[in-house]
Amino acid sequence: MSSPYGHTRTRVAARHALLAPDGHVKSVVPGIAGAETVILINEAMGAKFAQLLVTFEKGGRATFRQADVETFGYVMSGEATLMLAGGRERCPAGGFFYSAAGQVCEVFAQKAGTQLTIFQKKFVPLPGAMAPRSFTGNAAKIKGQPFLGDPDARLQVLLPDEPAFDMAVNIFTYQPGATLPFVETHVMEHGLIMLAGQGVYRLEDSWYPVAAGDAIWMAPYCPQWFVAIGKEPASYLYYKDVNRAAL
Ligand code: UGY
Ligand code: MN
Repeated sequence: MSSPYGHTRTRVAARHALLAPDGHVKSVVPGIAGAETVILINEAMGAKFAQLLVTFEKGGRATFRQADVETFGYVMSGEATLMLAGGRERCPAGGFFYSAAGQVCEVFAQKAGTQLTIFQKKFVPLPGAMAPRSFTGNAAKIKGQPFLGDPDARLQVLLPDEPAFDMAVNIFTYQPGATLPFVETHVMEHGLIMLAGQGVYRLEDSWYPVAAGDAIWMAPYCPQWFVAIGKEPASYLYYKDVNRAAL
């Protein structure tokens, strides 16, 4: 949609960012072909991870294989075939994969418009622990658990809650009116994409209206809070770094 007066909800601040879809500009990323790739978040913004939105043409493909980088992918829409850890699997919307650092993961789009959110992080090994394994899953098979006792704010935990993993990816679903129970302020960084619905996100001292398609970066210690508004549940997929030493 054009903006004759230069308006946008996008805001990039020093320690948080909201990226609305109207500002997306594609990048050419080595290893990704037949697709429009938007690098929503990366080190240039101040983050320690990358978040990409990849929209494939039919027959589009992507290969992830960096020695020290782990990759998580979530199928937002369409259908992809994944070649990972010696296996081959068809992944519909809601399907996801974790590809451990140094392993090869290939993604083939089965339909035009197949869209993936990708989170990438430089893997930090845990001394004495085995490296995490690569695997695939589907969010539809993971039950949402009440967040801090609230059945109207449910969390689906997509990656194993094990010390070997240095990243977590979850889906948070809120019934209209449900909120994060308090203003969180924590060392973990977040990358987030709204999957459905709408709400208001507090980031530091600003409150932003947000809706499906919006992406958010929260630097470590960015105070954060959310309320779902409207008549439908709101949900978002988000990344956080976890399980490593403080110093
Ligand atoms: O896992 C989290 O830190 C989560 N409660 N944060 C958030 O949804 N902004
Ligand atoms: Mn948080």
